[in-house]
Amino acid sequence: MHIRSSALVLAFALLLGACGGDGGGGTGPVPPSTTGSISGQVTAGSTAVPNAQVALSGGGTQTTNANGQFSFSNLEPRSYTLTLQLPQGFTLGTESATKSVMVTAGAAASVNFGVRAIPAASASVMAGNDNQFSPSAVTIVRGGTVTWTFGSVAHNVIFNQTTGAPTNVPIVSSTTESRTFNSDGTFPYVCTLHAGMTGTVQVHAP
Ligand SMILES: [Cu+2]
Repeated sequence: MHIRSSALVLAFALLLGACGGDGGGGTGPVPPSTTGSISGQVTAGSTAVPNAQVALSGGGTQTTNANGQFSFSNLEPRSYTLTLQLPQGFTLGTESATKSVMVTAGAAASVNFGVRAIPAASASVMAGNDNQFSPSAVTIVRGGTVTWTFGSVAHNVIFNQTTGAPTNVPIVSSTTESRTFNSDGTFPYVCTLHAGMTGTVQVHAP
C-alpha cells in the first residue's frame, strides 16, 4: 500500500513537471528534459567583461554579451571544460582560464569568471583652485605616468618617503607636471600648502 501511493505521487509529480512550461500546444505531455545547460558571467570587479571568448570542450564557443554573460544549452549530461580567452585590456589575475563543470539533465549549471582590468598607462589629476586633487585616487600600470595640471592657485605634490615614489613636485601654478611610477604599490601624497589636499596613486603590475 505504501509503495503504491508513493508511485502514484511520483507519477503525478512527473506529469506536473512535464506540463510545466508547455505552451499548451495540444500535442500532449512532453518528456522530461534529457539535456542541461551552462550559463555564466565574466566580470572584472563590478565591471562586466564583454567580447570574451568562452570555449566549451566538445565544441562551441560563445562571446560574452554587453553584460559579460554567456550560455550553452542542449548539452548532454556529462562533465565539460570551459576555456576563457579575454579581450584586450583584461588579465586573468588569480582566476583560472579553464574550469570544469558537471551538467545534469534539466538543470542549468553556473560558471563565473572573475578577472582583472589591466590598469591604464597614464592618468591625469587636476590640482584645482578649489584646493583639491581631482580625482584624488588614480590607478596606473607599473611604468605608467601621472600628470598633474595646476591652475592659477599654487600647490605642490609631496610624496611619503616610500621606496619607489617619484620625486616631489615643488610649488607651482598654471602648468603641468608628470611623474613616472616604476614600482608596484600605493603612493599617497599631499599638498603641504592646503590642509586636507591629499591624493593617492595605485600602481599595479600589467
Ligand atoms: Cu595645495
